[in-house]
Amino acid sequence: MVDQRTSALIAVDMQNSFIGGNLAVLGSELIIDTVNELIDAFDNVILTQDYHPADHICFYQNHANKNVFDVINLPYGKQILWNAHCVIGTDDVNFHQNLLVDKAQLIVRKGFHRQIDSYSAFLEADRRTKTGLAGYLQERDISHVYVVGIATDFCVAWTAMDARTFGFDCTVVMDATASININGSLNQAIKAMKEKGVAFSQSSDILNKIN
Ligand code: VGL
Ligand code: ZN
Repeated sequence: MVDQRTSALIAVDMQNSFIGGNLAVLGSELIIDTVNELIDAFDNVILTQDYHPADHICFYQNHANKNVFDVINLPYGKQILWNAHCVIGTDDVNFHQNLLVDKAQLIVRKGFHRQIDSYSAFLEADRRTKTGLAGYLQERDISHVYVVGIATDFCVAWTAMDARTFGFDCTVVMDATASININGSLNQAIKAMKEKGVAFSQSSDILNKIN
């Protein structure tokens, strides 16, 4: 059973950018209905929003002689360079128009520090700077998070693994996620999530356990 009082759904980065926009993720439009069914079913709903200034360090356009998907070394470690995406003030950063955003109790914005990327909704890429999400969940006595959204192998995976790091039970609802899958990143992410004790489920199973 899903205990509604102590559970929250975290829908990661269901934004125009990833759904046909500047960092379009294949098949991501196909998960919107499933994510909405889950948003509808859960009492506690949190959205995350990738939220970058135009001069952000993770954009290849902000580095000389670099291409999309190149990897650079930053003080906090390796950083993949992405096409400019989710730029604050553009339509690319907005949630997809069909997403049930009104149900959200909290929207966690991440990636707004120019020098630090943040795939995770808990902890930025320097692995020090906290977003405040763990404290929020703890204050609300939420102990189990169900993670869906985009991308399975980046922001979903990092959010799910950090949920475990901060002591939460965590289930990724796989058919409500869409992946980028570059250079084996999906298999790698699934392996890493398993090692962290993340559980995997399907939306039909979760919806049955709620209703
Ligand atoms: C994401 C790459 C860059 C994601 C965000 O939402 O998975 N991926 N920024
Ligand atoms: Zn980003």
